[in-house]
Amino acid sequence: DTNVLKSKFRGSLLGSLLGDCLGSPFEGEPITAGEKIVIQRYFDKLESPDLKGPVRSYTDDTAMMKSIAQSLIAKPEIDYKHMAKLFVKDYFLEPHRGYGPNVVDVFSKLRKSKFDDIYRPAREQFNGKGSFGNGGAMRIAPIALYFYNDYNLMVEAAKKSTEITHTNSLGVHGAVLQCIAIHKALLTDPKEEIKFDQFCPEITKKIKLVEQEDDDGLELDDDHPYEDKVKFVQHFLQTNYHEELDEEVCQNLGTSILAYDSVPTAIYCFLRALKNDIETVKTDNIFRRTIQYAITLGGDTDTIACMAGAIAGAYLGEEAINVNMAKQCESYKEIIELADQLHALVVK
Ligand code: 8NA
Ligand code: MG
Ligand code: MG
Ligand code: MG
Repeated sequence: DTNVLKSKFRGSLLGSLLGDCLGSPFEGEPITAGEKIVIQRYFDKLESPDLKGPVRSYTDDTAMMKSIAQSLIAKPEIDYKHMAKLFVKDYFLEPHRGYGPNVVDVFSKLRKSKFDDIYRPAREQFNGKGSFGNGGAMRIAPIALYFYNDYNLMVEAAKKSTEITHTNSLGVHGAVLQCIAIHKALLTDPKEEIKFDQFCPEITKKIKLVEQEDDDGLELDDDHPYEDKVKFVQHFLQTNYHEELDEEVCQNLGTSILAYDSVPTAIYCFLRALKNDIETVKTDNIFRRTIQYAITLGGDTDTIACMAGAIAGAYLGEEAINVNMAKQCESYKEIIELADQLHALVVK
């Protein structure tokens, strides 16, 4: 049904935007029990129709997500040089959006080299190891939507769009895992229940293939870190919620700006929110529960909430997202427009 799909496209991009805008004020903080109550009140207020908007700014996560969407719309055959140019243009127009500490070197080098080899600057990062920050994963939603009909093309586009800034296999595979999770959510009927003990094994199988295929020659101790991480996600979901569990989740899944310390965590937040047993997050709305819960875990709150929100929105569709909350986020109308343009291209 094309209307359901259209709503899911909007839901995923809005989910990404809301997670970023609403999560960024809490970035970097370890969250105490008291602060979880503050976050509960903050979200209660966000649902109020009296608040004016848009007042909550987006950060690098959304800036780069918009660039990917805009590039796909301008170049339907996909043009990675065009995409790289948009990343760089947006960065130099608005450099204070909270970009990762090192990715900005890539933007400078790309500009200086006049984009002659768009992958070289990223390859040179970290003494040739490339970045494994979560910057590839945080912006991937438009790729999952645009290529939803062709899984192999989607995985390839997830890799190539990420490698413009992140070439370390941990950075690339993190983006692929996030893309796979959004894709799976997108293809699931919102009336159909998602069960974590099916969802996890399915995405495990898929990321396992990706990790096996790309032998990067890095000789990492662990050859399939994401496969292992998703197994951890499933393990935590098998345990009933109690507040101390959050600490274990933070220790084991992570909440940092590294891809392997945040992508599996975002997937966990979505699946935990579906279980509806989180005592520290009081709401009947699954979408809100997903991003609010992600924020209560602390650390890289904007990006983890952004990634979790993109998955939740792809599953539930736009209707699940509180309008008052959305209206407070910078560019929310533009994000809906981008989702609609992507949708128009794929149903054409
Ligand atoms: P990135 O490529 O600069 O990576 C982020 C960080 O990860 C790097 O600065 C390093 O500290 C570390 N890192 C990555 N690869 C390696 C490696 N091979 N060896 C050692 N350390 C490594 O930028 P990005 O685009 O991946 O970053 C995305 C994150 O940055 C998002 O969370 C986004 O919201 C933003 N962010 C920025 C800040 C800030 O302090 N400005 C804080 C939180 C998040
Ligand atoms: Mg950010
Ligand atoms: Mg390997
Ligand atoms: Mg962040």
